Amino acid sequence: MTSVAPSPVKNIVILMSGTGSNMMAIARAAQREKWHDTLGARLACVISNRPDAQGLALAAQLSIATQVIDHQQFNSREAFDAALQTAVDSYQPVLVVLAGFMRILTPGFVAHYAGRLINIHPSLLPAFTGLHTHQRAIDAGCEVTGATVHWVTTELDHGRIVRQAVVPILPGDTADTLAARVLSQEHLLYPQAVRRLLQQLRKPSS
Ligand code: NHR
Ligand code: GAR
Repeated sequence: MTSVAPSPVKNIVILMSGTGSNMMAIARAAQREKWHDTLGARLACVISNRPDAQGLALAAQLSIATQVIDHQQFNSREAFDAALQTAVDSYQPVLVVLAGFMRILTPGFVAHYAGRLINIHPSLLPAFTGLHTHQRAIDAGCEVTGATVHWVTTELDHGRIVRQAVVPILPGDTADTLAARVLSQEHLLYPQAVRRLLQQLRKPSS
């Protein structure tokens, strides 16, 4: 009798810095939709660059492994990214997901994870790259804004778009009310985008 080795589980690693609500949306979708059984995938680890990130405790409550790589303990971006890369590589992930991760990554790190690294950005890219996107969308008089899941490249917020959600800007909106409306759509968008990418990975390459 010959036996075929089961294909190894596809690891996902999430990098975040704070609240972790997008991380939790993905973690809950993975559990609810049984990604382990349906996609052969699991959320292997959540890594934060901030020791006090609220998301760390939330991930632990779901029995997800967590790690802290505190950027303040390193003298340079290169040294921080090298430590981060060692931690991420220990899981051999098929997908590395930035979810509210607030440190710009070095070209070396981005190149190492080319084709495996995605981000969610709170605007309709290519509009409003960088920070303070909601205030800038309001100030520009936009009628709609939204969120974009995109591949990460060395140019900040410029990689190919994976998926977008459109959100209206309403009269009287402040940056905070708009951010909340966009964030609630991010929580639908990001798990969908991750699921779709995992489904594509499943297809045999030949
Ligand atoms: N790294 C690369 N190379 N490319 C991208 O597209 C990246 C990235 C790292 C993070 C998320 C991004 C966003 O969606 C992201 C995309 C942080 C900053 C920033 O200026 C900008 C964009 C994004 C994330 N960070 C400051 C820095 O000096 C620190 C700010 C803070 O700590 O609060 O790294 O918006
Ligand atoms: C989200 O709105 C995400 O798009 C944004 O920060 C929030 C994180 O929320 N990301 C950036 O602005 C990256 N610079 P979360 O921690 O609750 O997921």
